Amino acid sequence: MYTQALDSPGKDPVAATGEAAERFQARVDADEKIEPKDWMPEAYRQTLIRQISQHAHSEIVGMLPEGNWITRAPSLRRKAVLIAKVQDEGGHGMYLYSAAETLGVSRAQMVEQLLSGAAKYSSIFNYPTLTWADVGAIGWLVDGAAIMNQVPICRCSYGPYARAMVRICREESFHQRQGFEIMMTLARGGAAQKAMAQDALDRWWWPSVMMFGPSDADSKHTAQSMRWKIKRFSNDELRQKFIDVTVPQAHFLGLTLPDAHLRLDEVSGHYEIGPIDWSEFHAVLKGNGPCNRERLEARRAAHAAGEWVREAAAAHARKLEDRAATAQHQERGSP
Ligand code: BYC
Repeated sequence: MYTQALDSPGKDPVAATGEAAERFQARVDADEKIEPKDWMPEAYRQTLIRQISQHAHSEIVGMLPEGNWITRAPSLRRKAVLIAKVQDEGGHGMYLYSAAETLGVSRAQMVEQLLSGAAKYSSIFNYPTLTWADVGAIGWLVDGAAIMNQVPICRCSYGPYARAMVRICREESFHQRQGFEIMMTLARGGAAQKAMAQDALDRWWWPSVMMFGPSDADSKHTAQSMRWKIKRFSNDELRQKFIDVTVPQAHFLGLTLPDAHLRLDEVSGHYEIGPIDWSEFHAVLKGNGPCNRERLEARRAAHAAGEWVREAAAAHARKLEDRAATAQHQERGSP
């Protein structure tokens, strides 16, 4: 996949050395922002392209599970809110593709990597949305996890990524609240509604915990990404923050987390969870989650159906260029 550039033989781009590399690291250490035209190690650029494009793909694929419920939202208000949320996710994808483009990769290349299955997107979006409560659980847990992960990225060393994240995080915070509000309505409703909320929590809890990525011991990119201040916290640190914030919220809702080992460690003040089933995470990453094929098929179909729009936009752009060139020519030719 496109991270292969990091492994090119004969070069060790991760350990970029020399005066430029030292100056670069000093700027990062001083919390200066790195901008597109600044010198940067090739591995830094590739790491950002990998992470930002994966992030953009996640936003775009993330529209699918919730989009599935737009036609079946239980009221006009819920429908309007859900449409706005799904549209926000599309917007986040666009900001992020634009941020990645500043690193010299084209949107067409990134989209091709997604559609061919070469690029990853978040594991969480390979699970189905079976009931309306899943829309609540996604907002509460998935957007909640996203906020935990993404707020520190507002301080990422790469300027365009950091700036894109500021607006995205504000919107994610609305999304989280709308999800929690759906869960609260269901949890305070009749027995069937409460059971629906509990069932959604049962199915979304562990995949949300896994969203933060492999444990620190198995995370191959964390150490370098933290040195470059692309990541400010490790996967396990962010996972723990998410758990500590979310468990009391589940208690407030009167719901039970699907983890018999869950306990509050009175000394550290942190919740301890049971073992994570990493075999499930790796299966999803390999393309064998419950909805991987369906998600990629939906994106491929959408891309093919949009071909005429891309062609029309390109033809229109060419027409505008021709008109501008003709006008310039006439201006020069006129006395
Ligand atoms: N799913 O060394 P590691 C959203 C991959 S959008 C799939 O820890 P890194 C939202 C990782 O890419 C949510 N793959 O890597 C949208 C790497 O593979 P490669 C997305 C995962 O990059 C709509 C390998 O595992 N958020 O929130 O240091 C509606 C080793 O991992 C996952 C972002 O993308 C996963 N869960 O850390 C609602 C945020 N985890 O590329 C919500 C930005 C790991 O070497 N991204 N992998 O083949 C990040 O913060 C980091 O990239 C990660 C992974 C924490 C995800």
